[in-house]
Amino acid sequence: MEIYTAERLQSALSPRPIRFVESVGSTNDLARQWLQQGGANGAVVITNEQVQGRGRLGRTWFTPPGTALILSLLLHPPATALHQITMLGAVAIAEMLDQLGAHSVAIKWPNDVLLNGRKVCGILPETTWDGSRLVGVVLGIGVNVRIDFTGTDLAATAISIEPALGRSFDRVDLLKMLLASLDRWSAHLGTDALFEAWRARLQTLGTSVLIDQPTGQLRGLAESVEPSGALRVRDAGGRLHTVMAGDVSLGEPG
Ligand code: BT5
Repeated sequence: MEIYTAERLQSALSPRPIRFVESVGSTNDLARQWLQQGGANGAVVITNEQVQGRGRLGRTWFTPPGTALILSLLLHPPATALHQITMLGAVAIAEMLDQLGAHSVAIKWPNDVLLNGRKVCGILPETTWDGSRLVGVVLGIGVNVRIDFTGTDLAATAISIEPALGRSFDRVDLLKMLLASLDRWSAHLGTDALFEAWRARLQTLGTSVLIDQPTGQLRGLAESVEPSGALRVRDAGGRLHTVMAGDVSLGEPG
C-alpha cells in the first residue's frame, strides 16, 4: 500500500524544501505564494488532490485524489532561459518514463508528453515578475499515474502510467526519479543541450498540423523548431509561419 504523506515525502526528498497538502485548488498558486515569500530554487509543492487544476488558456486539468503526481517546482532561472522551462519539464518527464521501461514516449509540441500516442502529463510554467525583476518561475506538472479515464471526455486522448506499463508504482519513487531528472536538466537551462534533447523527442516535426491561433486556424507541415521553441509551419501556399508556443494549441488535422 502506497503511503503518500508529508512525513514520508519529507524524508524521501530531504533536504529539498517541500510543502505537502492533502488537497488544494492548484499547486501552482501555493508555489507562487512561496516564491513571493522567498522560496528557494528546487523547492516543491506536492498534493494528493487538486480540485481546480489549471491547464493553459483557461483550460482545466483533471486529477482525482490519489491518482497522479501533482507538483509545482520553484525555479530561479536566468531570464534568458525562460523559453526553456517547458522544454525542461517535458524532457525530464520523458526521461522518467524511459527509466520506467516505457517504449513509446514522445513530445507533442509544445507541452504534451505522450505515452503510446496519448497525453500522460501536463506542464504549466508560470513566471512571476516584480516590475522588471524576475522573481522566479513555478513549473507545474501533472503526471497521470492511475487515473481511470473510462467514461470521461478524455478516454480517447489521455493515458496513465500504470495501465500503460501494466505495473503499479509508488508515487514517492516516481517523484524522486522525476525531481532527479529535473535537477539534472535544470543545470542545462539556457544551453543548446536542453533544446536538442527536447527537439530530438518532438514527434510533431515532419507531420501535418492544425494550429488554433487567436487569429484563426493554420494548417500546414511542421518543418522545424527554433531554439526559442517556436514552430515553423509551411502552409499549402508555400508560406512559412513562425508560431510561438504560448497562445496556441495543436489539433489533429482532419
Ligand atoms: C496542460 O494544459 O497540459 C497543463 C496542465 C498542467 C497541470 C499541472 S498539475 C500541477 C500544476 N497545478 C495546476 O493547476 N496545473 C499544473 P493544456 O495544454 O491546456 O491541456 C489541457 C487539456 O488537457 C484539457 O483541456 C483536457 O483536454 C486535457 N486534460 C485535462 N486533464 C488531463 C489529464 N489528466 N490527462 C490528459 N489530458 C488531460
